[in-house]
Amino acid sequence: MRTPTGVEAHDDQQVNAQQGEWLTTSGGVRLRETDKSLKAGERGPTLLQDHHLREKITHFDHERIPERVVHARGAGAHGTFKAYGGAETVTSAGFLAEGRETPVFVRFSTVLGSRGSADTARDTRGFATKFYTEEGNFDLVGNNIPVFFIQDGIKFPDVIHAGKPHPDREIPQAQSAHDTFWDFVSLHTEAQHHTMWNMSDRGLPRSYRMMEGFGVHTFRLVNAAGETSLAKFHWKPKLGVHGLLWEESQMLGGFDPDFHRRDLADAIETGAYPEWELGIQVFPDTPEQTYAGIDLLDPTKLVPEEIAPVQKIGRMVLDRNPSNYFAETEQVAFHVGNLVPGVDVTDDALMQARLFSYVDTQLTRLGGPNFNQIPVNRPHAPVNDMLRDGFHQDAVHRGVAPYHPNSLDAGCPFMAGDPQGAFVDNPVRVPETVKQRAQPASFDDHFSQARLFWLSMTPVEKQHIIAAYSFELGKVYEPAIRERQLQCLANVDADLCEGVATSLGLPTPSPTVELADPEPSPALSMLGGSYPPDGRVVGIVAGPESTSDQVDGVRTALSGAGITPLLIAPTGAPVGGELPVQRTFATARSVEYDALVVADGAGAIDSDPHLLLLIEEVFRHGKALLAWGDGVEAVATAGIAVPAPGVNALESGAEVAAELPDLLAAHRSWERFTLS
Ligand code: HDE
Repeated sequence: MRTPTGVEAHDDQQVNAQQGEWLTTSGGVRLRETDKSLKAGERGPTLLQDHHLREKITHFDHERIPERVVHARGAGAHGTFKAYGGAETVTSAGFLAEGRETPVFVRFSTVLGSRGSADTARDTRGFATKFYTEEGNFDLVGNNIPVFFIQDGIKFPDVIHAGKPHPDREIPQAQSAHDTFWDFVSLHTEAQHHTMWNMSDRGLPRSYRMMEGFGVHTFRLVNAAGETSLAKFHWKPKLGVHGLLWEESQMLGGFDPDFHRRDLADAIETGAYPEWELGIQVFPDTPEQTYAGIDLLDPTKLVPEEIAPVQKIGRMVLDRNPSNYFAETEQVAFHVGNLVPGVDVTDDALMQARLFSYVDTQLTRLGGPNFNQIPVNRPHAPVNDMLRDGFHQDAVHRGVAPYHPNSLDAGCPFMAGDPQGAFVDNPVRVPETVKQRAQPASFDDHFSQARLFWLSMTPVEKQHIIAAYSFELGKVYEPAIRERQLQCLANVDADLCEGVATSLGLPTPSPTVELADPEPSPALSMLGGSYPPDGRVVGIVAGPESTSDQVDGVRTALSGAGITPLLIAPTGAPVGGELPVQRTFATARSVEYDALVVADGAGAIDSDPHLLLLIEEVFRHGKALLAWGDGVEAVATAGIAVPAPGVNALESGAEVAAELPDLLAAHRSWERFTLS
């Protein structure tokens, strides 16, 4: 049997296995029948005494737990982190010591949508990593965007209430293109920087594997000598940072709402293991906690990599899919306060509020205080807490002295000191001050970094941002909100504002603040660079006349290059009578592929509208398109001149594997996008 990616399914038969041979009750009693309830006679009524019926239904009735209030929709994977070394100068964290390997579990997510919503909605993505270190769990609970909507956690319910569906009709699901979101962010202008990232292609990742990750907040690192530094964490994907086109994202919402979840699982299944390097930007821990004039406690600001390079300190590889979604991905519980010695928090007011929130939310979501005993959350370091009882207590604690100090358990467990690797609460100086609900004046600058981001974009990225604002504000029905948001855009950049205003048919306002003149940061752009094709998905179209050995040769060569080939044919009938088909014309659309290969033999079916649509969409979406034999005629029938940027006619299928990686390296043929 083969899986949808064409790989041999379940070598390990345990994957499909339940617990054992005989069906039992939860009490272990073997059952004779599970399809018919116990009734008085054949026609009933059903008897209350049917314990199996009641147990089965009762358990089913309680199968659901509350979904996460944010980040409800997600996908996870297991892997390993290996430290390069080099971080020892700034942190004593054991898992960052050279060569140390640490198991990890990562959960990626969207923010706004409910658990069943589409993966490809325009949104921020969560990127949460649990490191099961020898010194206890360290959770890096970050996003794919380095800044946040708010500077103080007290505003979190506001921004989320504004982004969630309207409370009266509960629409729209999983999107920001509606009145309440833009009402809030246009009034609460510190959200403008984050919002611009969401309107860029960062809001539409091609894959979780192709996203950067950011810890967002500034952390405090402590080395073995007790010296402190401030630092920001970054994840850099091996495959580069790439986005979907807006049209693709919309199509996928219907065609394959599980697109990102499937992509992650398929990549791991086919051995194209997703990889990231962990990096840190390090800053001196000065009393001002600023760097190059940027307040490091303001989470709406980033520090450009050009002025504070990201130093690579390790590599993470995800190589194992969860075997049970609920047990692992749904029940994993991250917490910003899960820190290990050598890594500490700062006074960032957003971070401080998070320290409270994550335990609190699990109490409801996971039904009590013992969620760290769930296998996916269990530390790999020994646990000797004195926490006892409570809902879902799995441990059978021994002894009579769960208190400190005690003499009945010989004083155990003892307090650890430095030699035993105890966590240190850093004696950070707290300036003499007064209690107040206030923040520094620099936090009032809401536009200069939004402008920095805009000015760092390439022309095609700018075009996408203008199109995104035009769509989102076009969906806003209250004129005053549109106008207010346009005013915010005027405070970022005149071209941006004019582009969106023209699309909305509104006048372009003048700025109400003085525009900053930041140095662009090329690192913020997603374009440029050249990346390996690992786990890229390539469709191979074959017709009834295509010869199976040629097509199979292409497939084998692509698999050998780490690419996932999917064979597409008019129907599910095996190609050449022997090659299994993964997609039929009824189920194949461009959005699923990074490139398309049209085989010799496809020319015979070039009157099929499905095929022509497929080729035309692949071209429109800027994807590589190769053909050989009469496959070239099919491409021409779809109205595409061969050759064109990223479109080539080949002598034979044998050339495909050599040609494709270069065409995939830049993600799309950007030359095909005309800038108006
Ligand atoms: Fe979260 N956030 N958050 N958040 N967050 C949650 O915790 C919260 C914030 C992030 O895959 C919740 O277990 C508050 C910033 C991720 O399980 C909840 C504030 C960043 C995930 C919560 C923030 C994040 C969450 C919901 C403002 C990026 C998914 C379920 C003070 C750095 C983790 C849960 C997963 C999840 C609260 C702000 C990232 C309710 C109050 C900033 C990736 O506790």
